[in-house]
Amino acid sequence: MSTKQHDIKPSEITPEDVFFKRREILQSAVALGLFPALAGRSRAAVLPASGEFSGLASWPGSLTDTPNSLEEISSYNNYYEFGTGKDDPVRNAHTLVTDPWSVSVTGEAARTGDYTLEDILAPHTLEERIYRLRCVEAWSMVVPWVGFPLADLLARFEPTSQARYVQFFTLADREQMPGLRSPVLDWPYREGLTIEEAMHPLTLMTVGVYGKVLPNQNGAPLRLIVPWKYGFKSIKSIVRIHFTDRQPRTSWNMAAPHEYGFYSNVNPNVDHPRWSQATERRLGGGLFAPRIPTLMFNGYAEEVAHLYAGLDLVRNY
Ligand SMILES: Nc1nc2c(c(=O)[nH]1)N[C@H]1C(S)=C(S)[C@@H](COP(=O)(O)O)O[C@H]1N2
Ligand SMILES: [Mo]
Repeated sequence: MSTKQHDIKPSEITPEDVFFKRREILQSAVALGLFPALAGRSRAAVLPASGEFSGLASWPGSLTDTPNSLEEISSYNNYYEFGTGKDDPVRNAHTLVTDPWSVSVTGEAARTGDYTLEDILAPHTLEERIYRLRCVEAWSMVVPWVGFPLADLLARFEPTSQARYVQFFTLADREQMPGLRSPVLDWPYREGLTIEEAMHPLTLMTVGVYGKVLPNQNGAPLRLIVPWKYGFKSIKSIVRIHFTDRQPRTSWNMAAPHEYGFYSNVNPNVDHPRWSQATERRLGGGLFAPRIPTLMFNGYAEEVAHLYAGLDLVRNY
């Protein structure tokens, strides 16, 4: 198995320009000294005991829309491990134990193994990014997430040339998660991205919201935010990251393959089989809030459309 980055031939993975961007990301990660696992960092050094992050940088690319309130963001959720109702997670997710937390890294990477949350977070600089989250049920919200680019983390594991996709898994513990008693999804919840999507600088490894540590119902202590895809790609409470050469299975695709594809890019031009995807309602706008047009790739087309050049987005929904 090849482990050295210079063994990767561009033709094996991606169009050349994407490949070189990825090389740059990997090299800057090396230059910044992100590789050593920092043993012995206290949790307080990475997740403040007060629950508030201090000195967060603001990301210049943030949306300028007014964010939804923390109350809205943390009381209307999808987190089926705690029930299928939008108000179930806020009532039930207090049983989730987020400390200690570890993430196992498996598959096509040189540095696999188990990492504590402290190992995962310590070398990274957190920033606040205001992104839109668009759900497949045609509602959206604007959220000031706190996190760092997933690419910086993945680079530390040194993915091999076979790592064409990344799969993510949520914790599945019946003691902590009452929703697992229902077979509504095949547990553990899982999601996947192509390596190019995962390495894209907009893809955010997320640990907070509104300058605070994530509430459990929003996916504490570590979740993904993929701003140009439907909300369900943004997997919560991640315990495993798996590098693979095959397109991974995803929970919603397994549950309803005709409704949810692997890509799941926000696309107003392709209807969900049961409803239109052309418009959305902003959460908190009240019952009579006007529907607003949904933007291609959730408004991030300029940044991400090149990832799908030549792909038929009707077939690859
Ligand atoms: N583990 C897990 N992750 C999940 C889900 C889930 O049910 N379980 N729901 C997804 C869906 S459908 C959406 S819309 C978003 C909602 O994120 P939020 O509750 O922080 O707004 O989480 C996604 N991540
Ligand atoms: Mo969703």
